[in-house]
Amino acid sequence: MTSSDPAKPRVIKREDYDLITGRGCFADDARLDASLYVAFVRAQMSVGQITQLDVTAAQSAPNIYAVHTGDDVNTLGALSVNQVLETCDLPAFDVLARTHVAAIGQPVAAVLATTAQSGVDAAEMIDLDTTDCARNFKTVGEQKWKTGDAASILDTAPHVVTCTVQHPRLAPSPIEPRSVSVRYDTKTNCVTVWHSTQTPHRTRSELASILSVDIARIRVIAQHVGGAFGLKASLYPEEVFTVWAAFHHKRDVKWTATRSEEFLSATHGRGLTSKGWLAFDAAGKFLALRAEIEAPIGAWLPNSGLIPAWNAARILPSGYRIDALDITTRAVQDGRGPPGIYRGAGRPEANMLMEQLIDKAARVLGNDPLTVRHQNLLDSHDLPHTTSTGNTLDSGDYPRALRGLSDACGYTELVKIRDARRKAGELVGIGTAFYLEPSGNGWESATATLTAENNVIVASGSSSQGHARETTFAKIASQIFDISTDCISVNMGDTDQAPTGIGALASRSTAIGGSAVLQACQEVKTRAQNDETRPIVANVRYENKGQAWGYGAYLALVSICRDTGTTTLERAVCVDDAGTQVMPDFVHGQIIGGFAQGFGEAMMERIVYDDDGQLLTGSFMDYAMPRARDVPHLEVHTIETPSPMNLLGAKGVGEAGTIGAPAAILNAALDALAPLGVTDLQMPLTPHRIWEAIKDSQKDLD
Ligand code: SMO
Repeated sequence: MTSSDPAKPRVIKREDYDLITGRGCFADDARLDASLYVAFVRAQMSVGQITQLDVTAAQSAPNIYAVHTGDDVNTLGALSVNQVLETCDLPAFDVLARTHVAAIGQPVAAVLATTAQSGVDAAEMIDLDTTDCARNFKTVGEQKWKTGDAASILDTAPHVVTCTVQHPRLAPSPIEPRSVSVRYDTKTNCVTVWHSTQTPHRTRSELASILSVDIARIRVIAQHVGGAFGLKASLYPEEVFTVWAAFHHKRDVKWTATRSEEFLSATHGRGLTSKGWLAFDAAGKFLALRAEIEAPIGAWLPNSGLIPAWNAARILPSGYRIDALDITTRAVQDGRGPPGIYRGAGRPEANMLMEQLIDKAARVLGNDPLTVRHQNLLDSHDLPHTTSTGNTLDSGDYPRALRGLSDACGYTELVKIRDARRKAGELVGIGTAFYLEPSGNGWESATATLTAENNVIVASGSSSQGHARETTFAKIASQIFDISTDCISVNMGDTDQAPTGIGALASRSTAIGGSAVLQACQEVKTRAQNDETRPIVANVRYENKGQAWGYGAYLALVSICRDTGTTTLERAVCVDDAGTQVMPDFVHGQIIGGFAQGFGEAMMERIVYDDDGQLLTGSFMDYAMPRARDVPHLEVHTIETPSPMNLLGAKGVGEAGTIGAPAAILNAALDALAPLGVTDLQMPLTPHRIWEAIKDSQKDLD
């Protein structure tokens, strides 16, 4: 096990210089020629029939070039959706709503103005009226897994525990909001689209298909991206409109979302409700698991919109041996902002349900929660193992992660300290969680070139969302050619410069994108050793053998103030197996970043709508985003068992912290309040909620 040393100097990323010195080029920085600016008019209620849409005043306002409504864009195609669920009935993809609005914040009309402010002012002159109409939300997708006779085991088992988790909706909140700048070239009738995206090639192919434009007329550039976290893995109606407007008016056009527009209409994470039932025998062996999951869906579906519903279900029963399963997941519309993938994308939800059930089982058994996990986890010799939900868990040593965690934190001693503090009257708890992090499946492209001057140019179909892929890919190439990374150029994010590929999502960029780079470099090196004339170019489309499953374990130690309900995370420890680590510092950084977002989810973040469907958390004044000083230190330890599923042997790690940390924190809070008889808590663990739980427990005692 490798433990990170916070005092150790960190690797300098090749991206840092430009970013730190203000030379970064984000989508909004693209230089356009007499650009038009887009401002949207949005639905002010969650469901309604449009009864009035008067744009005449806006049309004659100063600096207004055009005003568009749904009828102008009603012949456009639909965004493609990854239909991972067994049955799917997709909602329409309206770029601008036409007869009805189906979610608050949905774009209804768009103003094109010669200055950004005139557009916003004119948009306010548009008279939009909607009347209430029947809520007709549909089930968009569904899937069931049934193996063994879970129902009768749950009826007859010696013990059954149950749990309901209402995951708060979260705002992924990358620093850079959604942004798109379109340059229209009148000579060639082509566009260049600077897009803040994690999937530039997907942007290009989707735009071509939705706008019915030859793909050769669209170039997409994602140079610097200021974070994405899943929110930028797909195209938005606003972005489609902006590119449509550039083609339609033969003008440069741009749109950058305000932070309020991000809260209102960028994709939200989580928001699922999951219920679980775990049956086990008197010895603590798990016998059956039942789960019912419902995932919210908005007025339209982003490409990966069904992924959370799918992952939250199919990743059950995690790394535990349970043959009898009865799992149902549904994706159902609910009239609020559009949910999508957010760092973890269903993995945290599956994990939270499983790990809370296990702590409940441990409490019933009177056993240590780590012991109960040990007893039911698959052993290293059980891997590869195909779960009853159809996943092949590829490699690793799950019990070793628990042992490593226990050693790293001095578990036995920690339990004694907790007990002593508890006896002295403190509310203090320890929570643990095991977790799995499947990384993406499929292919990625790479091109490696050895120039006549013996320099290496690597181009990748993957992309960077601010997570330093250029440095990682340069390191992979430098190891193959045994030359300094200074002699290696890395191109990605520009569809004219990089081979067609997928991008950076689902914890796949190193595992698959890095493996593609490795294979291309190996091929060039082999040909160079045969004295082939330079330049030598290798184009690779690398396909992995299947998902590489990262895993690990978290421990949280919390104390709770009895008077105020304030929860303090006193200690957080993790052990993560991300397989082969190309850049250990970046693995560490990914774990810390995921942990910070997992901490936010567990402790403070929540999007709130009122009963009428109005968004109450439309700014950072209302939405509690953790600040640097809120996030406690995380003790990071890693183990390295290479995955056999890809060339590098890398496993996902980008989402690790969001998956493992919340469950450990929740379990710790429940442990702290267990002496008061509190058995259930929902995230986020705000002081108010905890205080109410304490108060309610005392009421029961009266
Ligand atoms: S939530 Mo990720 O960018 O697949």
